[in-house]
Amino acid sequence: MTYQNILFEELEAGIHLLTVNRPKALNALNAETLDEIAAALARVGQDPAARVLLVTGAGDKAFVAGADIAQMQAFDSARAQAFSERGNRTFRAIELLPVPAIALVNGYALGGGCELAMACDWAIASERALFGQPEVNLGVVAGFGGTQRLPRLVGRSLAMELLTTGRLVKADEALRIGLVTQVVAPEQLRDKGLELARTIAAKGPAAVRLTKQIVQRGQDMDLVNACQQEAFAFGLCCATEDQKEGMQAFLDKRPAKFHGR
Ligand code: DAK
Repeated sequence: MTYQNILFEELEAGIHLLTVNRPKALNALNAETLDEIAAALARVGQDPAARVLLVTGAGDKAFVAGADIAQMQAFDSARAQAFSERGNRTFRAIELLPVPAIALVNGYALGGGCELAMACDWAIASERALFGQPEVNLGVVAGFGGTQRLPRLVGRSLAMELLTTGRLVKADEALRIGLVTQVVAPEQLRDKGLELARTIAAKGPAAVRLTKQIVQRGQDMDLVNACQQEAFAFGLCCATEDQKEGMQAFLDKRPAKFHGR
């Protein structure tokens, strides 16, 4: 498949990079871009050799400056709902992806851009990053999960403040409130993302995939059932050669060599 609005590449074995690529519109998400993201996600999801997905924005100004206001402006109610559902489906697909997705936030992450970063398993940011849900400035609510993921990440009070005032949050505050896990110089962002991806890619693949699955699905479950899922996953891991290798390597005092089986 050829893409018009994203770049999708395998940087190294199992490490994929998805770049939202509409720099002239600050990488705003229109329907076509959402569909291309969904198609790329499906490819990662179907690739048994996939280990990590990195998500970023083209250029040095924006990660994603939101849903495409030019496209949304003429929406009637039915089209608006369909657009919102399309975005929500696409972002949910990131959470359901079998491998971790890490957002590399290189600039504006506003509206749909902040929501994209939050749908990833975690985000790291450049010092230039700026986060916010400014939809109220446009007379709409957040449309791609912001009203749900933001309170879960930063707590209800702060989420309400940000969602109802549209206040923007700089990288250092984003770090303090838990929107991102680290902040690095702009020129280090990609290397830092790649370093994280390599670290994860070197671990037991089944263990990483199962960890993501339990963390993501467990959040929608009660604790007892979620811990039971963890026990099942632990059992599954112990049916792999990688578990035998990982534990033998520890006992032999050498690094483990995982083969994904
Ligand atoms: N959509 C479309 N185009 C955008 C855009 C966006 N979100 N953000 C920027 N652009 C375009 C600008 O129109 C401009 O295009 P040209 O005029 O050059 O053709 C180009 O990108 C450069 O932008 P600026 O000239 O404005 O650049 P500045 O550096 O001066 O300002 C800025 C950067 C990020 C502060 C500013 O562009 C800005 O405020 N952008 C809008 C940010 C924003 O409000 N984002 C939230 C979007 S709303 C829903 C579904 C979804 C959603 C809600 C409801 N339902 C269906 C109910 C989601 C909503 C959002 O995400």
